[in-house]
Amino acid sequence: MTIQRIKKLAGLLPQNSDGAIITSDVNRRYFTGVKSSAGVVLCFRDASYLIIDFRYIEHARKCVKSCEVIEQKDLFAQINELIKKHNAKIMSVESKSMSLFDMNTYKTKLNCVLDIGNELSDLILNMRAVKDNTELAAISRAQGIAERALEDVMGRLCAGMSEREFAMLLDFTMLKLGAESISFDTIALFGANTSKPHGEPSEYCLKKGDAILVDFGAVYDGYHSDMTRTFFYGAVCSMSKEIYEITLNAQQAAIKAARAGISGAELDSIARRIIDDAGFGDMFGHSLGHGVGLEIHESPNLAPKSEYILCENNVVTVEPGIYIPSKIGVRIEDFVTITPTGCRNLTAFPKKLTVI
Ligand SMILES: [Mn+2]
Repeated sequence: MTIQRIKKLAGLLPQNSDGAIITSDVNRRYFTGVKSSAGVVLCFRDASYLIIDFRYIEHARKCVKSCEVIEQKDLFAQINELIKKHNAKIMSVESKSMSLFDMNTYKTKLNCVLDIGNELSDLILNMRAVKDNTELAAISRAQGIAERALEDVMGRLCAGMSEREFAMLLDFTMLKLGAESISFDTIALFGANTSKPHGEPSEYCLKKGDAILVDFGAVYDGYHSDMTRTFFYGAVCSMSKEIYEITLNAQQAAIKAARAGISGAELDSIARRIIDDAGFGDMFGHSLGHGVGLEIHESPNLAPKSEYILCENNVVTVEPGIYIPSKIGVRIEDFVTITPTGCRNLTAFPKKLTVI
């Protein structure tokens, strides 16, 4: 798959550019399959190279199929040699991830003009927004691990357990079940803490009547999963019940409407209208969802201003929420693969209102 990806990139390079210099960890992994903290991919129209240091060379030589692998000795001299070989005058760099420090260094050391526009980064983001079968399989696998872990940890939940303990157990269980890492710092909140959409787990301990909000994911083979569930412990009040049902309705309506051809803004508005009409519009202060893949947040966005037109094999979260300060927050998040006529839900974990 990495061969097709790099060929596609070579064919789509910005018109005025003779090649791409890829320096971000995530895109290096996307185009070579190698996870590393350093290295440079050079993609010309007719050839591609991975320059990578001693720490990764054995693995790279064995695994990389998309590029010629070169051991790094004197990076800039090696890049200059290849630039000369391919007669490149202008090379594009990743504006999204390259620091100004690195840009200045590359500018000084390389014998070519740097194209620092957004075109290359946009191009790669758009490529990554549409998943191939290998990627979809890894994402499903990550989600499977996350769901089994949540089921396991919910079974061990009890009064007196702290938010931090719950988060730690969930992280540990995902890793034990085969996750490469966790998708992001697990959000596990109880009671009134649930009103902070991205609150941090504290020493607060679970008690009867608390809501439980958990937003988490596993990483498998570089690919992330993302899911949020809200439960109730021992009892649920009528207001919590009401906002749970509104959130669930909004989420289900958006999932039902998700298909190739709809824009990110349209999909966002379908969920937002339901929450607005119920009188909680001001309490849904974030966007409906985001793309998920090698990064937990990537293109496309499902937000009021998103002009992105969804297409087959986009993977996006659908996660409306209602948050009443100091009282309660409810968020329900699944993630789905877009198909020509609808979507396939990657999340199987039940979302009917549950009192544990
Ligand atoms: Mn999310």
